[in-house]
Amino acid sequence: MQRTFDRPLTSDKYTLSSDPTRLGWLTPSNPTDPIDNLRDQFAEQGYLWLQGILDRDEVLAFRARYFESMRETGLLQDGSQAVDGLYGDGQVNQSKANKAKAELVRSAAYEAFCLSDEIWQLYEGLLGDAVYLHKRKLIRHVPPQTTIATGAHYDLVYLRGGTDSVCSSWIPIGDIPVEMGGLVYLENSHHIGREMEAEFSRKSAELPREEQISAYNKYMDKTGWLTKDLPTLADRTDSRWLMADYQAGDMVIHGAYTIHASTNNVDTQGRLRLSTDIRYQRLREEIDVRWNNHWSLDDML
Ligand SMILES: O=C(O)CCC(=O)C(=O)O
Repeated sequence: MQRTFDRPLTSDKYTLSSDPTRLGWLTPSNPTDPIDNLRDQFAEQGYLWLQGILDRDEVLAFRARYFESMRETGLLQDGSQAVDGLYGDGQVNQSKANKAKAELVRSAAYEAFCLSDEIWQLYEGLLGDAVYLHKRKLIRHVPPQTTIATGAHYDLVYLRGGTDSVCSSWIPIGDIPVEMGGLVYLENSHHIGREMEAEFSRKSAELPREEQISAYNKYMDKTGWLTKDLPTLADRTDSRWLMADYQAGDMVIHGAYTIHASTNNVDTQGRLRLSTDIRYQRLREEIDVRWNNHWSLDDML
């Protein structure tokens, strides 16, 4: 893929190498492909980037709803259209923003969005069984020109109290070209994550159960992340970080061991990155009960 960047890709304070042995592109999938093919591709890659699985207009309508609900907090540029998600002057009333977000994650509109037919039916096909959507769902906005980034991790760390077949859906709510800091995936890392987790569980076997399943036990970083230093992790594992120009309507599914992170939003047009991440699993498998409540700022998960 031919694509040029004005500046190197960064995550937090780290600069990713542009060497083709360290940086590459996600492989796209067509959601209308036969489900057996998608299942094989998911098992092989540890992720599926399902382009255009959702209705773009519905995704954009939800983007408008989210930012409209944030308007009073000062998040948006005065007089701008909510759907554009243009960041204001940075004078955000954080307690109002937290309240608006806590309300939004409880809203029927958000629930319906996460339960779109296209999503749950895809999961039923992929997992070959009735599926369950975890109640705890996250929605995140990231202002432009900041170093706010998600460190490298795999999701099972936060969901150790249930099945390791749990899957995450990361859904861009609006276009998220590489410059806006979408998710990057460490190539073939579902094998690496599995080995890391085996090592963590060997070490933590002596801990009480509650601590064993905690993402923040004494063997883990205080964030549950493996590292913020993406370039060194790629060197250490001799792997590439895979990026993508995501569009509204796309959804990425990743497995519980697949290592991912985000890059910085350096959008020159001043747009906020908005995305949600939600988890599905087979209904009959063990559910991590700690995820049985709506997200809240202090849920410590
Ligand atoms: O959106 C992000 O920055 C993080 C999302 C994530 O870690 C996930 O979807 O599992």
